[in-house]
Amino acid sequence: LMAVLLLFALTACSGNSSEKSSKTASNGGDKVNAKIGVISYLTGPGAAYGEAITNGLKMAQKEINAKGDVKIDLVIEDSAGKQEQALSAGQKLMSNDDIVGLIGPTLSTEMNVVGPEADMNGIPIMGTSTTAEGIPQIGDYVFRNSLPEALAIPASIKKAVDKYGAKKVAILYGNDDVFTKSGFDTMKKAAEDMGLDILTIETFQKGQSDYNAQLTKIKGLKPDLILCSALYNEGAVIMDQARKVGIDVPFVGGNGFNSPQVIDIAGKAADGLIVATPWFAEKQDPKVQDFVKKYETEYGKKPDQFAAQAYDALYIYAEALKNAGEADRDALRDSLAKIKDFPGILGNFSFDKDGDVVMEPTVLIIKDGKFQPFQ
Ligand code: 1QQ
Repeated sequence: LMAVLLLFALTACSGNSSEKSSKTASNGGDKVNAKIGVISYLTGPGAAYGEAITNGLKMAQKEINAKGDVKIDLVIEDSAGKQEQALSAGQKLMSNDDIVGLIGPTLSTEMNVVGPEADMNGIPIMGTSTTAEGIPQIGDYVFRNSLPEALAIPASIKKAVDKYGAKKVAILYGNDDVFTKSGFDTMKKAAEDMGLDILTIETFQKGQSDYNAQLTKIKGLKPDLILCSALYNEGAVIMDQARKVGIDVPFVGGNGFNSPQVIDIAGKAADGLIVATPWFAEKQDPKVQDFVKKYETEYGKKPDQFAAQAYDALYIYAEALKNAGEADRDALRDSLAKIKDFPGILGNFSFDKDGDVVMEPTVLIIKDGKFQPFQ
């Protein structure tokens, strides 16, 4: 029997390998074989985002392939966090007819250029970490499963305001990145909606190393809270320098701060950072604990939000491919749009009519060098 099975498996495999996964059913029975292109921020100052994302994808891939309804191959390209590199990586993947769908890129800044290209080419693309306003609205082929800033930021500001009775805030944001700018817009609007007094709005640029001018000004104005829209690299340095100039008030950050890198870089200075996230590794849910344990065994550290979102994203693709019954770009798009209440480690997942996320965030605070529930 084993020999017959082996022979069958070999025949099925060799039959499929010469076919284009994107345009043919490529079925060996019920099985859908699919190649998925990944555009990820794997080198440069924000590479920990892309590392977590690709780790999460590879873990999901292994499990999905072991189950056997769908077989997924990943073709991974580095975007280095740059628009041009993300676009050329995207174009390379899109021009490969074998590739049925894309995951990534990591940053909203990158998705803003890759998304329209994917939509034009009729290939589904899903961001697992792109949280700026307007991403899924780029087009019918553009999706995301990451918690948008528009949901995360008002939740964390509200909790911080309630807890500390805050009335006066200072805002600091990166003005050369789609995500940090969008996060700022959301922060400003949330602060206005809550009737907070915005004392000052300060800006910085990617890769900046000295924030003393902005921080000294902010310190003099004595805010109750600092709202900061930054990626982890700049964000962690800002917190470190803020504590050094004697600013001890809490910070409220967006999705960019949801990385353990903030604690690695800023150390004790990261204490008092408040964020909202769909992911909490301590959650008492067997699915979550199983994922955390396996991830720790495989990669020697706890998974962060970015690993968790990517892990769920590949499962969502696998479910959509299984429902589509074939590895075809249009069929996959339509099937993705229909995903409803898919049970992931971030909860039951559905897209809204735009391909955006419906999700409840949890608010966390860094205390004693650890993300903890903020009560
Ligand atoms: C975006 C983000 C970043 C924090 C991704 C790593 O949310 O660019 O939209």
